[in-house]
Amino acid sequence: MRRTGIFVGLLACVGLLVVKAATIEVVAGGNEYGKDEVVIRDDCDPTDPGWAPTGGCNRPEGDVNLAEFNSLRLSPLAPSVIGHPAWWFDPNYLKAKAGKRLKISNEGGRTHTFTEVANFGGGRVPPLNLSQVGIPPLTPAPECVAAGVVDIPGGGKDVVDGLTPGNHRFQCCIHPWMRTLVKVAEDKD
Ligand SMILES: [Cu+2]
Repeated sequence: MRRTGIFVGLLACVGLLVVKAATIEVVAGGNEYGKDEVVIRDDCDPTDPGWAPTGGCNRPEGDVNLAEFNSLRLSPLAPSVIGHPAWWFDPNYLKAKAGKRLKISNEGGRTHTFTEVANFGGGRVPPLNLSQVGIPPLTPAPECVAAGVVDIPGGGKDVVDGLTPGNHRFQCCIHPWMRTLVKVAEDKD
């Protein structure tokens, strides 16, 4: 009986471990299909007048002033633009089925774009294309300096339709470190 008890106890432990591993796998996977929204994020501080000359900040709960934003734009260790990590596309990798509508929602307070580009590159604001002093700035992505780029103001929304199978690169044409890769598969359902 005692051995049986130990065995049962061991089985229970193994079972718990399996359940735990499965749970972790689901959480850590995060690349499943089904999400159809990209949230544009920033955390600008609306009480900082520094944002006013370039459109202001429409995010009541924001906490990042312009000085902090600028202090995190550059890194002496990296020869490419880093940017403030609170300015990002959520998620920055997304799997979608062809033909599905992708909803874009700007939950930040600043104006952003969600622009498809053939290759990631710089944006249309030269100072934001700089990585560090002495290194040439990013070359703007041609799509970002062409006519027709859609600005999405803080709190604004947009949609992307007609995605075809393959990899689609989207970036912000103002803050070029904000990027999402949308991997589109055939919809066989
Ligand atoms: Cu942006």
